Amino acid sequence: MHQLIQACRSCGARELEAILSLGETPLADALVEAARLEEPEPFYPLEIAFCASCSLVQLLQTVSAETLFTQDYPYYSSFSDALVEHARLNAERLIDAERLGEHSLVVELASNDGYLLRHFAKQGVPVLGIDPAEGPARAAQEAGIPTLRAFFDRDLAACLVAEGKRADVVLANNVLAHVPDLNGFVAGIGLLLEPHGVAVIEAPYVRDLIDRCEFDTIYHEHHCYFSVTALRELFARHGLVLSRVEHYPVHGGSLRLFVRREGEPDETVRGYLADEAEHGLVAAGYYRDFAARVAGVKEGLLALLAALKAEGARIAAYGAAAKGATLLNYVGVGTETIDYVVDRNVHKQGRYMPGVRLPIADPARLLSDRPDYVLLLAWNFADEILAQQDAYRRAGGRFIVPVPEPKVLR
Ligand code: JHZ
Repeated sequence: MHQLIQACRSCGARELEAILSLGETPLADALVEAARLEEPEPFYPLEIAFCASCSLVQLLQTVSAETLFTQDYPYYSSFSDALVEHARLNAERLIDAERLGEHSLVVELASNDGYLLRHFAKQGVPVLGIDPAEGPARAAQEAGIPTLRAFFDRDLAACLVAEGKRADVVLANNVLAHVPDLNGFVAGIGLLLEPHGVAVIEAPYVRDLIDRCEFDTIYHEHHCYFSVTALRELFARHGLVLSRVEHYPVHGGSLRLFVRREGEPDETVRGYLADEAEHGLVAAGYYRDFAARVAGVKEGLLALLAALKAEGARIAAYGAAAKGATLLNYVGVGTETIDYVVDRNVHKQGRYMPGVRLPIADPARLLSDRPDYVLLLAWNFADEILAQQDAYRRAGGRFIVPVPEPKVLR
């Protein structure tokens, strides 16, 4: 079911330096059905390490992709307005910059419920989504987005090319970290791209993870935590050029990478590489105090919650996010402290957070039930959620943000 890696997931070097262990946690998106509450669930070691050879931060254990992503995968991208807007702007800019039209093809890897491709389809650009998760893939198909239910890899890319399908644009948002066979995936992108094509890839940035102590974004789905240094080497190994890098605040800080079969890196790539070297991301020392800082957040959060409980406060949580599962299970906060979690995703409501088994309810419950505090597990959508929960806040409800350090919002 899970395997300890023997070598770097990217460059194959054998020396990996452990950075942080979060103990054993359940799979972050394996929400528990009410009927299965009596059954035990599997826990897996959650530990990251640094490769001194190519700078890649990565999980030391691999849980199989079939276990992680197929049946019952509850993540649907469309439940965040901010994310859908981010997707729309990305699509419109690409349609313009790459002069996409009815003769083009845009292929998205991990296309989820079609939240991104639909913006291309709306403008008459042919699209193909690829996603192994049954529910989200079905939702995309129902919305008119052609979607292949499969894991993308080198073999699938070769099949598509053999059928005459080559992509002008390959999109891959929040999936590069998810693939156990990183090199096969990137080689597949190289195969699928037209010679003039561009792959536009988004992935959370390891520098934001470390600097802002976003340890809860570590879970079994995320095999890798990328720096530009590690990415440049990964793409180069497959004859691909990392030609441009942009940074966006989504998911706690993400890189948008433009990868091409030809050309040269622009000044943004050179800037990131120089900056990462200067700030030490290319050496293990940068990561060495991370474990102590993470332990500090745990201690601080436990102390804060205990003080609030001692005052008799009732506490709920917002966001049945994967990162919420890591946070609750690592910190060790469950039903003794938190009454329930709310989430707008209807596929999550009625189920339970893995491990800690907190029930998931509709966000409307906050206003009707009026808990004193809400632990914001989906802190990456703080602006959107706080605005949406204005009535609850005006009625006296307070939000607690757990990272980079636990804080009650005034
Ligand atoms: P969210 C996701 O992780 C998914 P998760 C994935 N694992 C990944 O790689 C990373 O992003 C990068 C809900 N919500 O997206 C929706 C509301 O209820 O931060 C989600 O369930 N109301 C592929 O799962 C959750 O919160 C709202 O207004 O850690 C947010 O989960 C909004 C905005 C969201 O990430």
